[in-house]
Amino acid sequence: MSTDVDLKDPGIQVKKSVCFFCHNNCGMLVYVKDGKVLHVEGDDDYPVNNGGLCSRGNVNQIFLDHPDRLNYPLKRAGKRGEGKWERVTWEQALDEIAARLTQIKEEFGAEALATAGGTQRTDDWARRRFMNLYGSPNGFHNAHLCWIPTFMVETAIYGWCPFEIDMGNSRCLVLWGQNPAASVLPEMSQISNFKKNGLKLIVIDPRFTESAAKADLWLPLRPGSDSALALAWLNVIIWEGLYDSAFIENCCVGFDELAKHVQQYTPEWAAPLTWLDPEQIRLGARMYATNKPGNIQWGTAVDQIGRPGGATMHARALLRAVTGNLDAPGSDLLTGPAQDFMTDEEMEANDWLPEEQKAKQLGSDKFKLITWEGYGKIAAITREVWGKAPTAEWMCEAHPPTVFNAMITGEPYPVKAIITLASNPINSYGQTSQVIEALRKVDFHVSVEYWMTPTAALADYVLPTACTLERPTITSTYGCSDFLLASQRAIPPMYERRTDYDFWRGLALRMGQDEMWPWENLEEANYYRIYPLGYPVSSYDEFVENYRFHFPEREYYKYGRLGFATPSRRVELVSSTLAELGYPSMPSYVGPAENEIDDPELAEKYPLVMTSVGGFMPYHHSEHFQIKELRFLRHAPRVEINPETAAKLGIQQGDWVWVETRRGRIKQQAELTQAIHPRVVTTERGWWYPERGVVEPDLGGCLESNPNVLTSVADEHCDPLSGTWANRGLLCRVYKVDGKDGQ
Ligand SMILES: Nc1nc2c(c(=O)[nH]1)N[C@H]1C(S)=C(S)[C@@H](COP(=O)(O)OP(=O)(O)OC[C@H]3O[C@@H](n4cnc5c(=O)[nH]c(N)nc54)[C@H](O)[C@@H]3O)O[C@H]1N2
Ligand SMILES: Nc1nc2c(c(=O)[nH]1)N[C@H]1C(S)=C(S)[C@@H](COP(=O)(O)OP(=O)(O)OC[C@H]3O[C@@H](n4cnc5c(=O)[nH]c(N)nc54)[C@H](O)[C@@H]3O)O[C@H]1N2
Ligand code: SF4
Ligand SMILES: [Mo]
Repeated sequence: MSTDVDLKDPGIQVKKSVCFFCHNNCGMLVYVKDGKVLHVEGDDDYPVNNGGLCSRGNVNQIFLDHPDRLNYPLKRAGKRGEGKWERVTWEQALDEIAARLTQIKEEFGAEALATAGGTQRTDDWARRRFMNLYGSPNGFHNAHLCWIPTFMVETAIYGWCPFEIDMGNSRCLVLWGQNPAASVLPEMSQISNFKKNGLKLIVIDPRFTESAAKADLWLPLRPGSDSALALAWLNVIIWEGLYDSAFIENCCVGFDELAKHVQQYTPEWAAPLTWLDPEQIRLGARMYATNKPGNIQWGTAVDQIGRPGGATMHARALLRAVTGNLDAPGSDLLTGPAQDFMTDEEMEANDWLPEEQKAKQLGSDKFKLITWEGYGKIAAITREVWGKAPTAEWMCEAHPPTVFNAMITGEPYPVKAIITLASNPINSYGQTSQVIEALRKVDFHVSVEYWMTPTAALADYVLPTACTLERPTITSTYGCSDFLLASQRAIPPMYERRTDYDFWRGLALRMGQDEMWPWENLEEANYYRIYPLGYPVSSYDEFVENYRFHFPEREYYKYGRLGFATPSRRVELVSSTLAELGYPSMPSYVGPAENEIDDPELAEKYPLVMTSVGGFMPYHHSEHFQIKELRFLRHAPRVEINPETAAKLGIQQGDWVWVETRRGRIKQQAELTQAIHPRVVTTERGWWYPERGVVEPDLGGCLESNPNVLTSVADEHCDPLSGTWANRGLLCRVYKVDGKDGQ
């Protein structure tokens, strides 16, 4: 805001908008005059942030008209990646893209079109609607790494994922691979408040994080060994009799079988696998089981360990079940889908995708839980019990590495076109060499973006998208929340930007989908979605102005009325749904994707364990590296190394070092810290250098410091249930970069 802005000027309108620089979605008030944004501030009345904005949130106004933002549709003029673009109109771009997609469908079938998304940032029901009507089952996100496998494992076992936690009434909170002090700031401020009232905090994290600093117990386990810890906790809770016998008797099936199964997983058994002391393991299990009600908060770590991921999520879910920490006051809540407004799933037109096209979904033969077979089974049961299904976009997706492989090899069938929207796969998906090869090779690529990212640079058309100040937003966790928070457009899109919804609809209208897109803009679509709520409003904007939020009345113990949404209508400690899909009905130990016990030879060459973190300020994944007001806070990527290890390797604070796995190497700057185990190193993810220019072959240095160069998407490293790949817990080595400043 410039200092001469008078916020009391009667010509100013105050619009209710939201920050979407991460999915906390903090409320903002935007002061607008004559179509221009004069000032942005946190909204005191918004329940997520109560007026606060973080350092990223505070650059919304700079972001809005940053000189590097994309403002006009671009068509490739030179070779792919050469950086030569011609400005075209939206009409020309959409006409040409539609013509090309029609031709691809005729020649190769609709399945030859894929779409790649990232974390939830936009109205992705529109993406799914377009893809369903086009006829392709090959949409995907890298939310495979971000909660989706957890959601589906938990829904298989107790009929919904308890992602809303009743922390205000809780006595014990477990942060399992989550560091909200850097990743979910509003949550951390709540935790700090509740700790004053005696909330016990357990942090399971190989690093001594900002959140661990507040913990009553910190369990620094070997990255990727989480399944051993979860199984050992089950062993302690069951065999020390700390379980909730009434809940088990009334609500669960399979307890005796589970008890017998976990008898083998003692803390002494888990200690060498997790690098924890057996007494520490016992202490944690007892603390969680005896301080009731309690919560296990979701963190992204377990979704990113690849092969052991599914078994870990399964064991972790059973911890809630045996302690009865489900849907009771203060525990993890099974809210179920929204009952009183149109969910994302209801907007997706999933019935329109023909069965023979569903069967072609790439990866569905290998990974059954979040593809059509598993999703179909689970959605059928949730429909019976809750009346609605989880969002299919996210919960039912093609397997990304399998699609990239099809783009490269044409096997099992050719994928000829991809639309990347709200994602930068080169920085964010696994094993970057595969992603970059696929994007160099694919016949046709359209990217819808704010910036010229490494991914967009490899597109044939790049279309400029509108940000949340320029569009209306409904907030919901991957379309599965039972409440909604609604925000309005503060100003019309600047320059020639359009909303993502306008992109999908524009394409759809050119491809014979007219009748299925009656809503001319996102306000109309949102009004259709909220209409069943019955508020006395005649437009979406009026709803935002007058109401803005809808929270249904909280009802605990819903299962008393409805049962659990599983085949037996009980919590299935022995899961029939997983068994029907061909997976173990109870979790067993699965070791980290690469580890020193199963592969000592590899560990000799790569003696350290690599993990990466997403949550570090001020960045969000690969975003905001262009913004100097943030970049000056953190100019270079950091890899955390224990000083003892660094000394042995001749590495000093601030040295540029290579981190290398079997798949490649990257360089980051050494940050020597006691906060990390001597055998573990932590890389920061997302890094690239937009200031270098984003053209081939460097593409903004997207391979130089990006930990996804190191990660693995090999089928044997992926979780067999969900297909999530291995980012964390891999074997690596570290050595100094020769030369000044690592150049
Ligand atoms: N090694 C490693 N890899 C990881 C992770 C990790 O911890 N370690 N974390 C994983 C996790 S949890 C996630 S969620 C993913 C995130 O993966 P992505 O979501 O792909 O994250 P970004 O790389 O930031 O790419 C998002 C892009 O979308 C653009 N964008 C933002 N909002 C919008 C919008 O509304 N519309 C459009 N059209 N574009 C928009 C941004 O400019 C940015 O370029 O990465 C995963 N990858
Ligand atoms: N600043 C910032 N905030 C963000 C984001 C961002 O990119 N930047 N991204 C947003 C998104 S999409 C997400 S999903 C969340 C992610 O936020 P979080 O869920 O907090 O995830 P991370 O910060 O990636 O990792 C959490 C912790 O996992 C630990 N960890 C690493 N390996 C393992 C392991 O094998 N086991 C266990 N138990 N722990 C391990 C790391 O040390 C780290 O402290 O943050 C959101 N908020
Ligand atoms: S970036 Fe910051 S202000 Fe914006 S939604 Fe996330 S936590 Fe809130
Ligand atoms: Mo995420």
